[in-house]
Amino acid sequence: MPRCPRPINEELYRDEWIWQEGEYTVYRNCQYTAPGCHNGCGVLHYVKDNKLVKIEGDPKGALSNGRLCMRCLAMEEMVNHPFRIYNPMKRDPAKRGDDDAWEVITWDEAYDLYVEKAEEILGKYGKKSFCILGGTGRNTTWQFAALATTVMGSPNYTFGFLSGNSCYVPRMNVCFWMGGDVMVADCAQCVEEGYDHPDYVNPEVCVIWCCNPIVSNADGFFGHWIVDLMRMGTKLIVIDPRLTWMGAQAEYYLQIKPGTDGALALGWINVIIAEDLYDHDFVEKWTYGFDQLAARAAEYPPERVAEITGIPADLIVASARRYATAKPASVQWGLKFDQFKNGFGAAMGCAALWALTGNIDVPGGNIVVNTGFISGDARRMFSGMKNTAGEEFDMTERLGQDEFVVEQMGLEPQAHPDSLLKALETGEPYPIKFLFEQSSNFLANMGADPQRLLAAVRTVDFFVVTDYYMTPTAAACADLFLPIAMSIERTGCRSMFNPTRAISPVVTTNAHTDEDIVLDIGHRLNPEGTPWANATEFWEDVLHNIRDQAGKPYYPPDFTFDDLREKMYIWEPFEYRKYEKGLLRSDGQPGFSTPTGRFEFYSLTAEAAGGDPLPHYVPEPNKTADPEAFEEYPLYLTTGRRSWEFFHSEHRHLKSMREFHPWPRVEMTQETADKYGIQEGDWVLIENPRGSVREKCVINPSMHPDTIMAEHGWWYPERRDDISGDNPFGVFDSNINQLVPMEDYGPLGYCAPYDTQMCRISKCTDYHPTYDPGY
Ligand SMILES: Nc1nc2c(c(=O)[nH]1)N[C@H]1C(S)=C(S)[C@@H](COP(=O)(O)OP(=O)(O)OC[C@H]3O[C@@H](n4cnc5c(=O)[nH]c(N)nc54)[C@H](O)[C@@H]3O)O[C@H]1N2
Ligand SMILES: Nc1nc2c(c(=O)[nH]1)N[C@H]1C(S)=C(S)[C@@H](COP(=O)(O)OP(=O)(O)OC[C@H]3O[C@@H](n4cnc5c(=O)[nH]c(N)nc54)[C@H](O)[C@@H]3O)O[C@H]1N2
Ligand SMILES: [Mo]
Repeated sequence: MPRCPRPINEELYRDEWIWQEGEYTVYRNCQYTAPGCHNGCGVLHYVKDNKLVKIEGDPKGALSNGRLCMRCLAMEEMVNHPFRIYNPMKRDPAKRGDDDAWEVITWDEAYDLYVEKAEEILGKYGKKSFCILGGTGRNTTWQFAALATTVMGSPNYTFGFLSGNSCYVPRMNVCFWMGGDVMVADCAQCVEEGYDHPDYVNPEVCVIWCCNPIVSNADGFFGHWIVDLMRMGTKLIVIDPRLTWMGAQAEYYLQIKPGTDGALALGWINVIIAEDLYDHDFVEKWTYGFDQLAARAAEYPPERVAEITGIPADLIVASARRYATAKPASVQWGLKFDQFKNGFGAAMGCAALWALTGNIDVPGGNIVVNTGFISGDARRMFSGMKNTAGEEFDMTERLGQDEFVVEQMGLEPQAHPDSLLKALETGEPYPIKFLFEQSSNFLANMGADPQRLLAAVRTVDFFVVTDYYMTPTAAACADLFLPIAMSIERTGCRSMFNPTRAISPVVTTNAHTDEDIVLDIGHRLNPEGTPWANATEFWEDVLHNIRDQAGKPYYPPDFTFDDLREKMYIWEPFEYRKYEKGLLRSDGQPGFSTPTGRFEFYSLTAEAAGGDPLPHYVPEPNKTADPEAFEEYPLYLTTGRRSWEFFHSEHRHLKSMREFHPWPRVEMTQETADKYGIQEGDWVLIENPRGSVREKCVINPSMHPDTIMAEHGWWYPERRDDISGDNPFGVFDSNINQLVPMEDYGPLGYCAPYDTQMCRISKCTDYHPTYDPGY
């Protein structure tokens, strides 16, 4: 099936990247961040008088083929919004939290101030007292690495307080440790012919596990590809505590208790081995540690797994058989593997299943994607212990290095978020005095225990925020605010396990791009470490640095950014069954890029790091583990499943999105609501020993009565009169992360319990906010 089955009107949808249509200039483009998302869909931008007037999906856009999410369709409202800030602003650090203390300044003044502060603070405390707080993969994946290392000379860039690095990093590491490379479900996204590629077959079964791809489109994976597969006949198995649209279409829907996925994975492995449904040939030739895996899995017979997970034993057995006997079969996994303390062991179990059934790097299985990851390559370029001037760069001094063996192994480029908090609070192992936030809003969303973070961050000497509007974090902590350009205002690039595509500016404003901010600072502070004149030169350098496993560059030295713009989509070379062809290892031998050269069910790297080398299950806090707490806080609380309208803490200021989704939602069954005297639409007080927040009750009959599900990322941009003080924009009214701790990560420092808290609920009678966006 072609990706876009409808005929395309060639008059309206052209191949050029720019043309005129009446009074509109039309740009065939890639829409990425800002505002945030992970994808970078193909769009047409209609522009008149330096203003975006309309956006449309591009049916020729190879990634999404004309399909767009509702946030993208609201792009015109987003980019032209009155809350956008276009001029830099500064504030006296003594007046943090005072909205009246901001002073508008020019870019030159902003950069002068930055340089003055950098020289003063870094001169006093050393370069490593500088740290960048980044967010999830937006337009800052290389920029924050470059700014920290080559420009500022500090090894410290990190997720802005995402405890336990608990997004994607754990799953990526599971892939690296067990299989040597990242793996992803194959939807023909890596080959130019798409589903028409001669080798491609759609999976007979696709397992959707800990994710909800049509809403999240996470990490370069376009969720509607699964819908394409379904139209071609693929059957689904969905593993989720809450019934999703995909769950409702599935052949097997397994309603699991949050945080018990490790037991289910071992239960499936047990059935598959006990019933001899595994791929003998693949296991014998290409894997390591099968006997130990079998012994571990034998501890998880279906009845025991049923008790742990809440899924009936016969369903566990039947679904395991279905996955193992389907040829090929894939698994698309998601965030929730990273969001309970022992998620690492569960993710190992999930990855082990791909190898056990011989579904690795085969068409329609879980493919190895060692290519095309611009952000990864760029980060390697900056954090590969060398700076751009070719000098050895000491990353071993980054925060977390002393504490976490994984950091010492050099697998993890970033500093550890919990170590950053510790450094801010104690000055150990050294003080952090200069923070730069690039695409995170930790007070509203990324960080756990935000009140604690607020106190810690206010201890620094200087705090810079780059964003396109005022956020709670900037309002409470920033001394310098640098307004960033949105996607339509910048030159950029996007690639992540799919074709590389160019982003072209279509309008100009006084906001600066993330790229330009890094380069402008670099040119002033460290010209030698900043050899690129502009973003285009930078991107060309990044592209030239992309190499295959053997170190061969993909893009010739004369390849220019305009070449990319002309082509719009470039597929880097991709082959199936690379492990057979010697394409995965730097020595050119067949096999995987692991210590044994095989896919390791028993991970020698995990063992060397002091972790459990096999897939494992360890109970999260529950009745047995903590009976006293359970008496007072009897409900399981899971947080943060994605909604169509918002990307994390963004989009709350859009009238169109709030019309669909005006308030934060906490979902529970009718039975649970009745038990606590709550009705649908009531504000609910959700509490645990760490804090309390308010969200509105939505009845969801598909959940377990023991579990409630609360949304994350909430603040109220409409409360513009309530910015000063310690609760800017009402950020602490509904931010669920006040119930989640920092420094409660899993073994090895990975994963954190955003998904597995305990709480109590009651009807909230003294909270009556109104939504009246008078803008
Ligand atoms: N619209 C939108 N899209 C986004 C984002 C956003 O904020 N908004 N955020 C982006 C980011 S950074 C990420 S990491 C991704 C995440 O996106 P996904 O990986 O898809 O993860 P979630 O949407 O958080 O959760 C997916 C499903 O997991 C279920 N779930 C909850 N707990 C458990 C559990 O313990 N076990 C199992 N098996 N399932 C569980 C939830 O009910 C939910 O349906 O989305 C990205 N895309
Ligand atoms: N309770 C709970 N908390 C969670 C989660 C959960 O599931 N439950 N999910 C967690 C996960 S997986 C993640 S990844 C984090 C995400 O957390 P973050 O990535 O920190 O997301 P935001 O809080 O929305 O902050 C991003 C900020 O960057 C700005 N921005 C957007 N695009 C750009 C850009 O291109 N450049 C710059 N400079 N700024 C930009 C936005 O306006 C916004 O203010 O949240 C985590 N928080
Ligand atoms: Mo994430």
